[in-house]
Amino acid sequence: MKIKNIQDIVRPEGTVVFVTGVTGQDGSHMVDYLLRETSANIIGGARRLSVENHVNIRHLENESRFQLVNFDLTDSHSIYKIMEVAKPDYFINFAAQSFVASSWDFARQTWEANSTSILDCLEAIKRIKPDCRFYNAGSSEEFGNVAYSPQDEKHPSRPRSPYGASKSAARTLVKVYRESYGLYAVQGWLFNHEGPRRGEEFVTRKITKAVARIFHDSVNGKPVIPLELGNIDAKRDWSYAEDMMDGVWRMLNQEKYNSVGLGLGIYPRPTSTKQISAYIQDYVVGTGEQHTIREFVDEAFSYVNIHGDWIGTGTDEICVSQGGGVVLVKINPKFYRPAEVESLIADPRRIKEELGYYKKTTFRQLVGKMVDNDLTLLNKVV
Ligand code: F7E
Repeated sequence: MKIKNIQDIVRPEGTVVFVTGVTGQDGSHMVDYLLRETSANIIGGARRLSVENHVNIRHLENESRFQLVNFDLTDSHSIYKIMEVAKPDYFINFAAQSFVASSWDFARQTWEANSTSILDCLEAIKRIKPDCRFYNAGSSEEFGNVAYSPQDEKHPSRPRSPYGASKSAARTLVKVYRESYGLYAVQGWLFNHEGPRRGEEFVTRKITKAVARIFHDSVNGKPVIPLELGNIDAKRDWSYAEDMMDGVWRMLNQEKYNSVGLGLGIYPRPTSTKQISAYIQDYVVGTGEQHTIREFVDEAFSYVNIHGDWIGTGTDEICVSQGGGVVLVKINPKFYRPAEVESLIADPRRIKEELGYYKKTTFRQLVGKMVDNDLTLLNKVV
């Protein structure tokens, strides 16, 4: 796909939305959402790689309302340049070091991408276009070692990883800039969100890709290589990523979507960005439903009509196919983390009541979509 340098962008007429991390799962879904639901022009920022990874945005090749630019969130010059040249009305940041497990190995890089860069974004917006609305991707990992369940907007920050700590720091910065300068800057707490565009190192995609492979191999009489996982007792609240983009857009336009006067019963409604920013909130976004990794595995295998029994405990636990006795899953301690977030479940009532966002895709539908996608991809290569 054609990619421009920032200085070569011509600012389109009308509303301009700048979305970072646009080749990733969330960035690409956000662009699709904006093209479908708004008339905005979108500029997508992607980090230059010597080998392109544009699979999630290939369908945007001939989209006249979309431009792709070389952008690096960790290069503050990139941020200032995009603000000066594109003068976006919205800046939606999905670029990050988003893999929790890697955040122990690359703690500093995680901090710089997820925290220091957010400071740069806020400064650039404040100096160049203070009415630009800013969204930063926040995370349920900020809740970490949870104090109570389900987690709502009042839950304290108790991160368990350098990743969680970096997102908590960014949240504080967003709040400080909102309160100090009247910026419209928000950061939702998005619980886990998955789908066919999910990176392959995250547990859900790793499972659905392996299930497709195991199904294919068993049907073709090939030996089955078991899927290896870490802590299968961890519990997560999984949404479909595409659904969540609506929640993000509602957070960025709270005066439009909040039918009860920004939730505070204020009247008349504020109009300027500065007035509005005094009332906007960060919201929890999730389903309110929780499953273990083990349940995700069972659901994915049952989608292709493979059923397994879990035998043993701890690192000796395995999942064996019913009837056939084939080992489908085993535990590999190398996938354990130095500190684990054992249990996350959202209390999504506030965003539903105030902004009208609620989940649409069920757990079963989500798993089915992901397995289907991996079966299709596998059939293309074999
Ligand atoms: O792990 C366990 C692992 O890497 C989920 C990111 O989007 O959501 C995501 O973070 C759970 C953990 O996602 C394997 O220990 C077991 O308990 O899919 P994950 P995550 O760490 O929850 C939050 C909301 C974000 O903000 C993040 O950016 O699964 N687990 N065995 C495993 N995890 C992986 N990756 N691989 C395994 O083999």
